[in-house]
Amino acid sequence: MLNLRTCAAKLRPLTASQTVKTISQHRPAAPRTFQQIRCYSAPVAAEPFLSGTSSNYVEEMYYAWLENPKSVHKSWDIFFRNANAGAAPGTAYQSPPPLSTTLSTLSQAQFLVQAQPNVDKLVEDHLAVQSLIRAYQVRGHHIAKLDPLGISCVNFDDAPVTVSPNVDLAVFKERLRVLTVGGFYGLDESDLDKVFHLPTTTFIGGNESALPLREIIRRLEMAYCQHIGVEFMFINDLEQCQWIRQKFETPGIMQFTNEEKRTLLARLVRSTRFEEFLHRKWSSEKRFGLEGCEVLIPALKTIIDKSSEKGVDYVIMGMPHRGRLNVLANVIRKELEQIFCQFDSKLEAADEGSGDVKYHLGMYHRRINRVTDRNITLSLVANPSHLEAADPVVQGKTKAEQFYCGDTEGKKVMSILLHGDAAFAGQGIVYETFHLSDLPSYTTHGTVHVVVNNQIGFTTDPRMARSSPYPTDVARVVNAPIFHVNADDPEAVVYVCNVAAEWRSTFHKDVVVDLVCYRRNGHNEMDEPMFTQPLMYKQIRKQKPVLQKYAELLISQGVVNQPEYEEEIAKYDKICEEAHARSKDEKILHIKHWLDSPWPGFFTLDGQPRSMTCPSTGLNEEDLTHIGQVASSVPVEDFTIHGGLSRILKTRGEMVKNRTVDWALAEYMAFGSLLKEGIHIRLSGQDVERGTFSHRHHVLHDQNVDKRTCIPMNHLWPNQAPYTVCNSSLSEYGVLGFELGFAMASPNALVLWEAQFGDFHNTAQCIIDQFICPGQAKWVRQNGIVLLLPHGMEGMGPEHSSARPERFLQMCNDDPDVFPKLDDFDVRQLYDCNWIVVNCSTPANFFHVLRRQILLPFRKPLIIFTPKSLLRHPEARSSFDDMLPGTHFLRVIPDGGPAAQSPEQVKRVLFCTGKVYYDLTRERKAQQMEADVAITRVEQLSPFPFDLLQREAQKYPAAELVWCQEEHKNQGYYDYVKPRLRTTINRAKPVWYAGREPAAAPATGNKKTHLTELQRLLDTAFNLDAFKDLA
Ligand SMILES: Cc1ncc(C[n+]2csc(CCOP(=O)(O)OP(=O)(O)O)c2C)c(N)n1
Ligand SMILES: [Mg+2]
Repeated sequence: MLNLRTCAAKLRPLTASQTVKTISQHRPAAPRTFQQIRCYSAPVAAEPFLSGTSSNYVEEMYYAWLENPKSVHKSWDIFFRNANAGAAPGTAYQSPPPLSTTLSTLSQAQFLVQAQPNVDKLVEDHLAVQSLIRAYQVRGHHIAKLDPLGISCVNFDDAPVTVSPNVDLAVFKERLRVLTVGGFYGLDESDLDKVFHLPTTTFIGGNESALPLREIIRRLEMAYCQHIGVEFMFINDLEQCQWIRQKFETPGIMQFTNEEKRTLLARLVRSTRFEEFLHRKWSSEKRFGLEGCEVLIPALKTIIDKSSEKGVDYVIMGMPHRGRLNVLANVIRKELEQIFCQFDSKLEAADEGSGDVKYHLGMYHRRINRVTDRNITLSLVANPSHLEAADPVVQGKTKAEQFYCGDTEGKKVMSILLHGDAAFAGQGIVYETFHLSDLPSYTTHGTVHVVVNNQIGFTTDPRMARSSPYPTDVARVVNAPIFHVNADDPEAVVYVCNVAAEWRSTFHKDVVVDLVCYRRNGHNEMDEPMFTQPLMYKQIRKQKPVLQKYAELLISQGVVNQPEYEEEIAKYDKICEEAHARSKDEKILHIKHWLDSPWPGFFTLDGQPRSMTCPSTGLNEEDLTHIGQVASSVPVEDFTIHGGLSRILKTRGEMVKNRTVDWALAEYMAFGSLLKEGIHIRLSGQDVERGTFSHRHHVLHDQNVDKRTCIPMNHLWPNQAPYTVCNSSLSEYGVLGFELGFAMASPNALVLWEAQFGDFHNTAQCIIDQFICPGQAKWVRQNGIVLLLPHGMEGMGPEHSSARPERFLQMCNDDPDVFPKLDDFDVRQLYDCNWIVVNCSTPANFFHVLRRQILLPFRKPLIIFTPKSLLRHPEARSSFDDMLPGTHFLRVIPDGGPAAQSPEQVKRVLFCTGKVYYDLTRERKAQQMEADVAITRVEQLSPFPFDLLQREAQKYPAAELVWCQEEHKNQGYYDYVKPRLRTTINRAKPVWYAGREPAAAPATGNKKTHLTELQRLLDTAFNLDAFKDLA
């Protein structure tokens, strides 16, 4: 099926410039720098016999000579001496003395080399062998036997090559022709028994430094062209390349003991029989079985065993639908009855919410790893159907778990991500996640990626699903090695998984295992694959299951016998049957048994909040002053800040003296006070350290010393919690997913993601729609993430104007038509909602809502539309008085002026939210209508403050009710607010609208039009006749 489109191009030797470049990247700079440049690049590079590939070899010789001049042939010794002495190009080479001692260690075919009178030919042949070795290392994976079906891998030659010491020359010649395209680099059959020095960049020699060509080829075939295809030569780090070469080239390295083989067989039995059991019991249920890739279970177990051996004690996993139940049962070891009872649709759900299908639920389990006898915790993150969306979430949770246990190098906590081939290649979030992998505030110090590459995505072939030869090419962007492996060879699979886990624990970088397999059934068990892949499925029908193949192999090797094998099967079948019987006793389905992140201590034992109250979110004067002073100072010695920043800090200091705060200071006070209480705070997003609008300045930069920074927030209190503020990569989907995952790990952290401008959250929509909004309903899992979304129309054009409040409000679960029957709106209403949406008009309220987020006895996502122009608006200031003990977040801010003093005189109440309030008060004053029009601010939009707004509406019996917003009518809050306001007043009056007309774009691109529109809406808001004709 997928033949390599450009096989010839891929197998072509590198050009001279590529070779030289690659080598110079690989080489350590010191201590060879000087000589390498002077002698190698300059005069030697101009030698007539040097070509691109030969220069590679010459460099090997050169390094060997530098270390020990006697280790190279005399001719090279003379050549390098002359070159080092400055000989002109073409003159450094001299005919050598007769060959004698340098090759004396060679054994068998030594005479052949010695008999070679022509040194040019000798050098050329060595160069050819060097190139050949490199060709195998670079492109051997193209001719490896990766596809169990034998139809679709990057394979040119379907007949398997028999690799034996008496290799068939004709077969080799054919292989080599393929591998090197241009032939055999000048070598021919007569060279096969000649002995060649091996360069230091290969390990095929084992203890030998030279081998006959025939043996060189045989060993390269064994290392690179069997059931493992290693893609790694793009990695620009010599040590890492050498490490991989050593792992795959060392002769006999892939040995398994009988015990290991038996364990592998037992794991395959479990994996295979689990699917068969489900199929027997529930043949018409979708389960997205693993058939065709049963080896995934031993693969994952191997990665976990090896990582546990290396010190890891917590593994966080993310995976799609395929084989998920099997992973839960046989890797995470979820009780089988808990899995089986999920197939019983009559079970009553014990938890509120929608629940989710069984192949999306998460899991958390702590147990002893049998192989290493160490404790290990395994967590599988719940995920939506959206493929790969869980990737950044897993990474964020992993980072958080590492952070909270002080694992700064990823030695204790790690992540494993599973992928489907089509999704891995197609979904952009994979790329975004890879690009977080090495960033200081986002790295999890290496993830092991496992691709279930069944060579199909639903009904689509790879040739229609991707433009790259492998589904894994995206991993190359971060220099992750990629191990392709034929999934019908369980030992090869286990071997690469061991290497992958070792790689991760050695280099703490990502690595990919590509399990090339097939899908025995349709996309799900109900699907007919022959409609679309007839030939592939004819082949699949003929394919022996891997368990059967491996069992036959081990029986033929005498590792197990038939009765033992059958007994292993019977044993596991019995386990399943017994669990099935027990599952019938389950009467209630507890989704909370499927939590991926329990928060012990935060809830009561039965998962309830410890109280239903929220203390005052106010703060004492002393703390406010202290935080304010630190926020306006540079708390370290000898640190030069920018002059502009000095002015900003000075202004802050003056505000503190005057007991007032602006937006930035209010945020500072909220964060600083929570840090004192031991709450970790993490603020992440694009340019958040300074703040897009240059108002925050949480990281100070020394103007004289590169990379010297200071975070005053971390200098507040002696035993404070740490504050993390980090500029993210330019990603929304990936970074928001990451922060959501971070917030999953602990309820005692305030995790905030700030969008550069609110509208950019739309590229993270999947995280909002699939996780943040319905997460608790689907997975009984709470999350207190905060989204800061700059929002507001400032005449800056359609982009950057709207954080799309209408979308968030549309997804709120409160009923517009029902006035909630609650005693306590303040807390209970929050408990019932799916998320909280606010638009604060004062810094103090912003301060309170941030603190409330943590002081609440439960966690809910919080969406805050944050201002831009209000950051510097002289009226958008709050007094310390509004933040002292006893004060709290105001869901509604009633009018406090003349209108409120004589409410029965008021003719109109304008309800609004956010910054338009300041436009309205200015206009009201200008029109001298302060006694006629009351302005009520709705600070918490959702859950809707029915109780407070009812009070407001009743206070002004004679007034018209108007919703006023600066956003267009089909946007903003109107559609959400109107029916709820109507419910509040029992539909006794109309609710009128003053605002912009409906529009497709969020704002005009023309500043003048913007101002005209604004004036028009203000005119409507204060024209008491505006709605007369409509009444
Ligand atoms: C983002 C997203 N787009 C589309 C789908 C619908 N869908 C579900 S499975 C699937 C095919 C996945 O193929 P692959 O990643 O190769 O996994 P496999 O099912 O073969 O294991 C598709 C298109 C989805 N779940 N998520
Ligand atoms: Mg697939």
